[in-house]
Amino acid sequence: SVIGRNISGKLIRALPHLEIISHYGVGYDNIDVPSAKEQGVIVTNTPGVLTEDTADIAFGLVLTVMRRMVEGDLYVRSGLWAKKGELPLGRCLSGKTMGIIGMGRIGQAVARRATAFSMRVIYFGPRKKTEVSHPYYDDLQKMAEECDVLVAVCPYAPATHQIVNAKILKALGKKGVFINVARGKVVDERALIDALEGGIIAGAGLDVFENEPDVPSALCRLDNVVLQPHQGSATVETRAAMAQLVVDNLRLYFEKAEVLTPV
Ligand code: 8YV
Repeated sequence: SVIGRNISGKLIRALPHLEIISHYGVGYDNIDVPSAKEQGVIVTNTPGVLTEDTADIAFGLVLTVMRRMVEGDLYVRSGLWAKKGELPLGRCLSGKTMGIIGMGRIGQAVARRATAFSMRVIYFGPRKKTEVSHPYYDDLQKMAEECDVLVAVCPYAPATHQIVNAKILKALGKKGVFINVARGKVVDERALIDALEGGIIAGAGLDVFENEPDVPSALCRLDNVVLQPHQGSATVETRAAMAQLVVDNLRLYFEKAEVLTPV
């Protein structure tokens, strides 16, 4: 067993007896899968079991940013409510348009929540999904122009590296909110900070960052952002289910040379 996040091709090649990498997580951008395949090493992940929790965190961020709930909490605790009166107004969710980048399992779970909150849902991804009835955009900039809330839920891969850049944030606009529960590197973090500082967008809710656990101090200084320490799957129930799936994949592999959730 290897402790650590980055499973490079070099590491895989240095382990000639390695047969299987049973990854604790759905995103496997930290694993050099092509090198694993080249070496005949099987890679598994933990899809499905963390879908609802990750969608909850995404939607929690939408609510806390738009309704200023973290600011509101601090306002009460610090005594500012009594000193300064009402907190500045938040923004209504119902009737707004949510644009989802990545309409996979988690994206669809976010869409269900948005629909329940009377939001309109549109999505962007590599292809239109036949099982999804929400309008599809093959152009991210066009989708960003259309939406009030832009949520990143896509896998991190070369095609999604900094897919949310200065241009996309400008298209989202000064009333727009950006939410990221995918990976830090799907957004150009510097451009995001500039957009938040310069009022190019209204706010952001971020569960993931480029260099976790280091978060740029510029982000921590902004009160129009809500920050979370990568909590997407972080519940007792879901972490247990993920761990069980990691073990089940290993057990099945060593008993029957099969796996449940190959990458
Ligand atoms: C982490 C996640 O992997 O599943 C993913 O892709 O981002 C998270 O669930 C988890 O924190 C375990 O490291």
